[in-house]
Amino acid sequence: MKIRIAAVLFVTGILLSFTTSCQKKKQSSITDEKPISKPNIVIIYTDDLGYGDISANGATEINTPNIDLLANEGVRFTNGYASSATCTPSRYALLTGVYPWKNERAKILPGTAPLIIGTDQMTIPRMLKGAGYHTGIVGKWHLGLGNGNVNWNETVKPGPNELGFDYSHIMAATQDRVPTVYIQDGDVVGLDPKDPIEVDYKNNFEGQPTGKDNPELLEMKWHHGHNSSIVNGIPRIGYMKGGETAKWSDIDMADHFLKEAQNYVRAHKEEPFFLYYAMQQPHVPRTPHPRFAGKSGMGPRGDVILEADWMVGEFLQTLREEGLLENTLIVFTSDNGPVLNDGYYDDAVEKLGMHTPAGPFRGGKYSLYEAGTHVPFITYWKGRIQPGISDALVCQIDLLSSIAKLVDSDVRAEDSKELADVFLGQSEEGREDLILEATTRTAYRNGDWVLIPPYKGTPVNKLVNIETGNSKKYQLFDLSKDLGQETNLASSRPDKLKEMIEMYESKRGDVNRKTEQLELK
Ligand code: NG6
Ligand code: CA
Repeated sequence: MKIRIAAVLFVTGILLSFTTSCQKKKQSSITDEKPISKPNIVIIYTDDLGYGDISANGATEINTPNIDLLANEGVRFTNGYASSATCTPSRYALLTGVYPWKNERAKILPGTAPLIIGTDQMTIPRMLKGAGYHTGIVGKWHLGLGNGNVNWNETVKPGPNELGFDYSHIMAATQDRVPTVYIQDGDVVGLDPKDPIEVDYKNNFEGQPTGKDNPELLEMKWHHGHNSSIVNGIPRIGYMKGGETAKWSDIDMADHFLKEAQNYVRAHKEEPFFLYYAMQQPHVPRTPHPRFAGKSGMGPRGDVILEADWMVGEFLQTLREEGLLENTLIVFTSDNGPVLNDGYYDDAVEKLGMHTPAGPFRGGKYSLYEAGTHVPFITYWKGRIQPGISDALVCQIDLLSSIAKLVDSDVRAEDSKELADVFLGQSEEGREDLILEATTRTAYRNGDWVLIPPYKGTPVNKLVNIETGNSKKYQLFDLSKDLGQETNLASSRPDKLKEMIEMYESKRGDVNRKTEQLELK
């Protein structure tokens, strides 16, 4: 008996000392590492930047050294996606972790649209606020503001500040849409109360010139759309009156947002912060600052890509100077794929030369083909992320749950997969599948396979000269052999087609099958 007790005590002793030594080891390895709790989080979100628009992804005609630094010293994703091929739905999914096709209001919005995210909905900033973060947005919003009848001369809400952002300095929609003013925490910046702003998307205000009627006033010509109010010689979408002192300067917009982003970082460096830095480039109208104009040899589209890259470099420099680079996770990506002529004559087509904005992919902005959503995607965290290239399937919609995991928050969103290890480059196990959206249509990727269900409508959007992905027949592609989606395998692989349709419909419903049956009758 005594011997047995002694033996038990002996074994327990060994176990105890083993456990303590393990704990010690664990503790010491934690203290050896850089602090991992509460890193600052920055999402740099470009607008209409294509997979092939950065040299890190193989562009040879344009050089983006600062974005490349993030890519070369971070993880460069070769299968990173936006949720949609247009702006509003991608931004909706990014911030909420919910598929945009579940919200019928998540479509390209006019500048007067009401806020499309519920003020009780979970968002990245709300989740991070709950985890002790200060949260800010600088740049493009385009998710609607107010409740449907905004008075721009009073504090505009609900908006970002009602969704979890402690600070916001935004443009309401896009630079080609009115109102062409910055809005800080709900208030139009620089507004003279004696010159109130009025905005209307249907009717012009009496006596106001328009792009349509006053071509003599234009410094940039419109190609399609964009023929309403003229601001700074550029015709816009929508009508606006008043607010002269508040109107932005287009050529200074990039510098303006950079300064805001830098100031935000400096103001909040003592606490964990989240900054959503939503750059406006290379969306139309492309108005590079004079120090970038003509520098790319590709016209304004190339010039504003150089400008955006420079902004990234300056922003990184601020983090470096403030000693924050080693405690900040940066995600760099784009809201949708590239477009050349998006409504203005600006030489984007004429001066393109050998540049391929979509990289190896077919389609572009608005398209269900890969280039619509398959975008640049980089994660960077100095000293924490080992440089590498990841082929894992990831989507911006996954950032909410993944960032939550990273900061020890229990929040998860319904369509947002927790892929923190993948984003940190420690695992290649990304998503199994993903539903992609383009102008309310959806497609399905599973592994290397892509299914595009049949859709009515024109196969080519002639205004922007981009293939839409519409076809009367199912399209099936194997990206492992055919990145350019040239060979439709729907007829030669009926087994795979059936399997893909079943999986797609189980997640999306049979919306497309009904369409197809109508079409094929
Ligand atoms: C389209 C505009 C386009 C662009 C787009 C939104 C016309 C003819 N075209 O309606 O120029 O503004 O909306 O782009 O008006 S996005 O990147 O914000 O989704
Ligand atoms: Ca966009």
